Amino acid sequence: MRRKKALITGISGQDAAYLSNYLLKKNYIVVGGERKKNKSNLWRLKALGIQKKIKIVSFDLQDEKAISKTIRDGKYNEIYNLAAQSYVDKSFENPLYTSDANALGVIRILEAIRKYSKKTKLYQASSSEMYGNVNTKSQDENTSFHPISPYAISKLHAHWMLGLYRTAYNIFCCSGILFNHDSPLRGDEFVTKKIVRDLLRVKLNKLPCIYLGNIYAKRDWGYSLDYVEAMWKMLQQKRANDFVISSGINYTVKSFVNEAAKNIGFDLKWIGKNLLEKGIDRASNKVIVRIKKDLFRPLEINSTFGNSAKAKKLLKWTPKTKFKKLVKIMCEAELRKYD
Ligand code: NDP
Ligand code: GDR
Repeated sequence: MRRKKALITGISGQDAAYLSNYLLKKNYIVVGGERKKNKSNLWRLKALGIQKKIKIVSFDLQDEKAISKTIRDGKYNEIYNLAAQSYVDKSFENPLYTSDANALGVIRILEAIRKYSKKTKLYQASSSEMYGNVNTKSQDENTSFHPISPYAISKLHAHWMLGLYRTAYNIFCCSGILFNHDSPLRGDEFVTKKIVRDLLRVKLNKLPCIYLGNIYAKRDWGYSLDYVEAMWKMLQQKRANDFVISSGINYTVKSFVNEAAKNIGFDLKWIGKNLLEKGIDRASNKVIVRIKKDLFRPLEINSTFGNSAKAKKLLKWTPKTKFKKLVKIMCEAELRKYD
């Protein structure tokens, strides 16, 4: 049987690394789209030992001509668009670039598929951020969207364009509304990775303490390795559809800190309120965690809580890795860096 060929955009990112590995195991030809930089940044593929198995092509969400050519010439069965300016906080500083890459970039891909490669199936990385602060207990595919960051608005623009191309042009495109998912390959700017990395630095006396913003925000956290399987399953369905992918349980950032601290060998007690709240190690009485005003966002989603019943029913997908296990996996991987 002919091998399927997939293009994964944003190949230097967290999800792209796990998805590449997953597709290679399924005997796909995997092509990775990387935007041009002074220095290529494929450490995640190297960490999984798959860098040599992936052909890298130049891919920038802002470059319409190159996107058209790549999609026209590539003859891909499937495209997974994972590329994005993915950091919510940065989107407030850089709304123009965020919108251009995350919203218009997706339209550039859709247009190229419509014009040159109508049989190619597209997976788009949508986000739970699109919901904003809603009053429903949990969020599913029918929950309305109230985005409150430039990032979320750009993702919603792309999400709605996908729906349009699906109905107007019969293009097979699926939107995965994924809730937070992290891993040892998570980018340093995201809170889980920052907590694990910096708590360990404090333990090793390389850093006096760690600074955080809103520790009362709740997130529905899962493991990236589990979530990429759902992306693939979406594109194997008979009909294109949108799916929420989540763990179905949420925790505060503070709970993440407490759990990571335990794994790293601290027993934290908390004193004070608001900006003066501190996490103190009981054994040494040292302040390990402090709060910093600059790390709060102009607008914040207080809580995310996904309901992925549809994915369970139609994709036979359920998350395998629970919160405590995820924190343990991330802490153990960070500890191994110092072995
Ligand atoms: P990462 O931040 O790890 O990876 C993003 C990738 O996009 C990087 O490879 C980055 O390349 C690339 N990129 C950024 N700007 C451009 C551009 N202009 N053109 C081409 N490539 C670009 O993200 P994740 O792996 O965590 O997430 C994958 C996708 O899923 C993203 O779209 C994200 O928004 C979305 N998402 C993620 C969730 C999560 O919890 N992880 C949840 C919901 C959605 P470079 O190395 O050059 O910066
Ligand atoms: P998020 O992830 O914004 O949910 O977006 P992030 O890890 O950045 O923040 C999670 C929560 O932690 C709070 N927080 C801090 N965040 C960071 N980064 N740094 C801090 O010091 C800090 N202190 C507290 C934040 O305010 C927030 O409430 C991720 C990304 O992967 C998006 O691309 C994706 O779409 C969503 O998840 C779903």
